[in-house]
Amino acid sequence: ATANIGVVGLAVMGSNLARNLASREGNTVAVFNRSRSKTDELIEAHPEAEFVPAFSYEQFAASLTKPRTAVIMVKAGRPTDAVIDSLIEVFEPGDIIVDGGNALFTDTIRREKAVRETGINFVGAGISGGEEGALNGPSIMPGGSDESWVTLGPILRSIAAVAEGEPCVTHVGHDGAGHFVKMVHNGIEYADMQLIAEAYDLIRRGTGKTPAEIAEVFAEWNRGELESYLIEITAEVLRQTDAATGQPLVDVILDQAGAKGTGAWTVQTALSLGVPVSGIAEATFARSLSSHPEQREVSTGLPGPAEGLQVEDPDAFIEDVRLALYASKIVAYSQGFDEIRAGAAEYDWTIDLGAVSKIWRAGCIIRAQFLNRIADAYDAQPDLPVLLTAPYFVEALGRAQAAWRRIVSTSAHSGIPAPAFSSSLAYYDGLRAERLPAALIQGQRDFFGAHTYKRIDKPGTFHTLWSGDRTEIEAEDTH
Ligand code: NBP
Repeated sequence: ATANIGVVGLAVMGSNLARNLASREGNTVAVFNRSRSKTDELIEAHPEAEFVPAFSYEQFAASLTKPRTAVIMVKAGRPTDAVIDSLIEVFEPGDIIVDGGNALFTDTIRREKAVRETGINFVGAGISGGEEGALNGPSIMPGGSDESWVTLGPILRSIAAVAEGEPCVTHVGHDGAGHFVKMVHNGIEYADMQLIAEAYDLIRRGTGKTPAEIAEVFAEWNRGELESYLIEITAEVLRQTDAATGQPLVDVILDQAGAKGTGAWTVQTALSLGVPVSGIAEATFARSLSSHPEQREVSTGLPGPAEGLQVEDPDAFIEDVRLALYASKIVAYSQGFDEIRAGAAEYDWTIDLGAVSKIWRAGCIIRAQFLNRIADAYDAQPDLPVLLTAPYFVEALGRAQAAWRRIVSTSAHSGIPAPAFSSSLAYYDGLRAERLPAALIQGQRDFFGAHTYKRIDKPGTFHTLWSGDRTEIEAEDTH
């Protein structure tokens, strides 16, 4: 046995990760794929890499030094279970199986529990950054046991992206914690992308600028507080001209957004945890709305406002959009971190939120300078209940809120959908409110279902005899 690490699954992600591993000093990488052709292709294309090809699970296990460590990079779901079952057959107690695919965190919790019974360690690790990240340095979010982290930590640190001298990997928490955090990362990514799309749409409709001109606006924004990978690539996409038609590429792309499901997982999980991730939810729903041409076709004739968007001062309007984008982005991240906090409490994980924000600074899709401010906020107050109440964000929101309100009212007034901008603002105002109409909802619930309510002026649980003489009685707490 000569290999200190192995990769199972050599499609684009797995082969790039294997190459990344092989390029690091001291690593010899065992590689295995269900169908032989992918293994042969990888070995042939990269004679420079120290690969040890295996053509069966037995051979793969035999080529690994102990404790054996293998990363699975296959399709999430049943293929992952199939590979785990096969590895368990040939691995021994103390060995480590890492699932680097996009698994649902509850699957990871289930798998970790089952694999642990064999004495083998199972680590679900979220890996972000797509093909490019896998090859040159991804952001890695591993869960699993402390014991496996001792072996795995140095290997993952050696291949992760680096931000300001620090590798973008941390032991997030036990069992499914890594995949949970990766899931929320993707949810935040959905919100960020939707917010950028709304900003582009408003600028285009409000100023009549061409996509290439708007690309310059985004390039400019990328030099300020919005600096991020997503803003940078937005400028690239808007600049692109379609070779076939000579039109801006963005104008010939069908306006129906796809999704692979991680945004929906983030929202479904948030609903179960009772965490309001409204920005992520609106972003996910906006993709769904876009992808129903049959509904959109019959709806284009619905009445709209008499007046379209009229902008008097384009530069001032663009600055308003920038501030609305920044404020809504703060809300989206705050909601995402809220979900991680709630997930940690529910599943008994100890998650360092500041460390999570730091490992997203490079290698992943939401990488941005901005994440340093989140790390600062949690450094100053690790148990911060709402991220956006940290001083830095309060200042930013204070600076942005007037513009944010103008943009949301302008978009509503002129009939331009800005679901993520407006729901973020509603969330912000909901949080700010000293009293919410939730009191009325409690009254309604007590009326039709005797669900009881609490009072602001004394302890206890109460019920009004709505169908009787409408006096109030003290009730059993039914919650
Ligand atoms: P795919 O998700 O397309 O999976 C293809 C691989 O799965 C092939 O190696 C295939 O082997 C293997 N496989 C299947 Br399908 N069923 C199998 C089985 N029953 N037993 C053994 N192997 C099986 O590959 P990918 O796009 O490289 O992604 C890998 C993982 O990384 C996924 O979980 C994905 O969600 C995640 N991820 C992808 C990206 C991205 O940008 N693509 C980013 C982040 C994470 P075969 O060659 O024999 O068919």
